[in-house]
Amino acid sequence: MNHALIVIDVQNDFCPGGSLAVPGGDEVVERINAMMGAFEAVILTQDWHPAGHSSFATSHSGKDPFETVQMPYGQQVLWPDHCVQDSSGAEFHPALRTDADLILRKGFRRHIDSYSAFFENDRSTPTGLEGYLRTRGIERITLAGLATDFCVQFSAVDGARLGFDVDVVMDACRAIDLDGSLAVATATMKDAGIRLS
Ligand code: VGL
Ligand code: ZN
Repeated sequence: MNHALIVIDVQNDFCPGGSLAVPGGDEVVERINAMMGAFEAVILTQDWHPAGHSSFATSHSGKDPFETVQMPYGQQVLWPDHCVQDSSGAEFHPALRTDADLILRKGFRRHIDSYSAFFENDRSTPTGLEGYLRTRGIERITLAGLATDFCVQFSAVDGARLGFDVDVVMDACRAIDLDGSLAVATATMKDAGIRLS
């Protein structure tokens, strides 16, 4: 049974100085680099939005970042512009090892956000990652990266729902923690049978 490390969104915009900086976001880099050698596969995800993406507050007149709106697929938090395709903010943190097997981009459709590495935010449009893992004989996945309470959580819960054995290395993750979202994410992941270490 193969075991993959999935590194979520360790990109400049989610690190200090970035447009959607996660407190301590850069602190995960060395920890993640050191973990990489222990897995049969390493996958990096990259949040990769077109300019004017519908998850950006600037695309909604009268709305500020961190407010929510109703989208056809459900509630959506509005974010500062971040991880715009080909911008320096969308690049991986410069110290992150990028000698990975696969780099999976997500969030590239203008009208739908994609927190999870497996599905867009309608929770049903696949990214293709499930097929990649299955055809490589990977049944077990370990997650780390940014942000614990958004993209890490959504990826972990979807992975568990698809039947993968999932664990999250919490000290190799950092959270945005919007209105208690870290506590909710932690409880949700535990309820889904995900091991947190
Ligand atoms: C993320 C908000 C918007 C994340 C991505 O990587 O957790 N959060 N886009
Ligand atoms: Zn995003």
